[in-house]
Amino acid sequence: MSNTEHRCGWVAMMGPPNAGKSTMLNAYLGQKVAIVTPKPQTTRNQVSGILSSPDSQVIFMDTPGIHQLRGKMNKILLQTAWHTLSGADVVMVVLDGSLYVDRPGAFDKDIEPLKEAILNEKRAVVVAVNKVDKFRDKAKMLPLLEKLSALWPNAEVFPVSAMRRDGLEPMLEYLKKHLPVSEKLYPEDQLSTVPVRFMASEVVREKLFMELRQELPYNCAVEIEKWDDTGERVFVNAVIYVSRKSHKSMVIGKQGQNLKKVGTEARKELQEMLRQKVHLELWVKVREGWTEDVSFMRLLGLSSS
Ligand SMILES: Nc1nc2c(ncn2[C@@H]2O[C@H](COP(=O)(O)OP(=O)(O)OP(=O)(O)O)[C@@H](O)[C@H]2O)c(=O)[nH]1
Ligand SMILES: [Mg+2]
Repeated sequence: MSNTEHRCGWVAMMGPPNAGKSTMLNAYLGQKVAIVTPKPQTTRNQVSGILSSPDSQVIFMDTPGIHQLRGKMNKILLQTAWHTLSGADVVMVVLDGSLYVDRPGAFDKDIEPLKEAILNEKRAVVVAVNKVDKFRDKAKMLPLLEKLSALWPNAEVFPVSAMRRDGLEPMLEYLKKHLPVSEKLYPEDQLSTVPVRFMASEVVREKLFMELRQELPYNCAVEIEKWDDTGERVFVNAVIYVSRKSHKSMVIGKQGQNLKKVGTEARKELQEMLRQKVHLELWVKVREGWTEDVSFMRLLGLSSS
């Protein structure tokens, strides 16, 4: 293919929390770039992954889930998602298809905040109806696929399973076709735009999400305070900020159990990621009411503006 036909551009991955956006990003890249948990509102930043091939470079932008929750942090998460959409060449909506087949009532609530914006889109739109692996009888999905095609006639609907990497190829072909003709923007071997320190803080946050119950994970933020690479070993100090005094002991757990487990899991993953020995220390600090403190959240890199 001649150079003039090389395509390159940005795909915004939008959708309700827990739909599988981050799983989709990782599936396309064949490597973990974004953290994934069974809890909603895991992603808090725009996380980009770069998929290069001889004829194209697709830059996927994962976003926080679109929700209707209150609070300053939730507002910032929404701003990040919409801001990402504004910078995209092509729009991808990721939905949990299995959820709407099992609980049709969830559909309207999830779709409402996206409905008009997607309908008025002038750019190409794909709708990834995800988690089809949950159905043995695929025909169960058909009414949902038809409903979405009717709701958004401007969109191309693809049933997929990000987890099993099923159905991703046709959607990728469609995305590529709708990207602008352009030279690549990043070197071919670059997988992400995310700095490694941010990735490390995310890995710690993922383990906190997995380990902690109820509202606790939502009141935790992670910042890397020290990063010292001796060549032989990387010494990392991460601070876990909690928003209330009472949360500190809950995050630490009885005899430090929670923190120990989070530390062990995170260190294992960081060692694999960095292909280096890692010494990880976790500290819990109270930052009263940080989830309502916009300037602090900016410092943590949580704001897109
Ligand atoms: N069965 C099944 N589960 C999936 C699939 N894709 C994602 N999941 C699961 O759905 C949950 C949420 O996945 P995420 O990728 O974190 O979802 P997200 O849309 O990024 O969520 P937020 O960051 O919270 O907005 C995780 O438990 C995933 O393992 C899929 O294709 N099939
Ligand atoms: Mg996510």
